[in-house]
Amino acid sequence: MKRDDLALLVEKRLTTGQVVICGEGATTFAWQRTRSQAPTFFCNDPMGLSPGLALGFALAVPERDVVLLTGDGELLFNLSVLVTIAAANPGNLRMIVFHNRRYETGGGQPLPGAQKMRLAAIAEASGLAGPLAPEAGASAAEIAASLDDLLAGPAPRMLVVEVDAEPARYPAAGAGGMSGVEQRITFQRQLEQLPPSVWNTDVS
Ligand SMILES: Cc1ncc(C[n+]2csc(CCOP(=O)(O)OP(=O)(O)O)c2C)c(N)n1
Repeated sequence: MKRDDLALLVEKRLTTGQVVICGEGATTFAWQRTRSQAPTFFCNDPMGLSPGLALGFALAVPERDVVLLTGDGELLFNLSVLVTIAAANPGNLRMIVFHNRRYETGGGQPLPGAQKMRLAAIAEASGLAGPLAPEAGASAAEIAASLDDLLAGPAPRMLVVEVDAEPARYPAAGAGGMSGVEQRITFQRQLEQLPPSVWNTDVS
């Protein structure tokens, strides 16, 4: 599956109120191309931060569903975060890993152990229940079914989807063409415009 097609499958399934934390690199470009209206925080340097950021957001705003989109290289930079997520057990965090087995944005270098490692097994051994990992070569319908399963099922949970290696995209500007400060403010404004969550309770 092409990464853009996976991003579109995700975009079609998000409902109002869900918040996206997007890892850097090609995942960012694919998510931008969907033109999703979901409040999205695009992570920037260094690699490896997006899962921790998603965890922090999920814990800080428990009334919102959080969906992390990240690349396999970024996750590999910070595998220990999986143990932390499993321990914190946020019931509102779901993770989707774009698994192309290489650092596409950095020039297409293969990940260490690219063909041997099994991210879903690592997630499970970290304490995350029932990671989903459709076979390489799974059809779009099978991947869509796994996405439905992820989004409707219990959390925290991870879905690892094999995506094709493609030429790297190097846009002239960073995330959304915005600086880090603009990006943070935009995300904040998007959150403020969301309707109240059905689970929102007054904790004051
Ligand atoms: C610590 C650090 N090293 C290198 C980079 C440059 N860089 C940005 S994205 C990227 C590759 C990301 O790989 P992956 O998460 O697998 O995403 P892909 O581009 O393959 O979709 C690299 C090397 C960085 N941002 N931070």
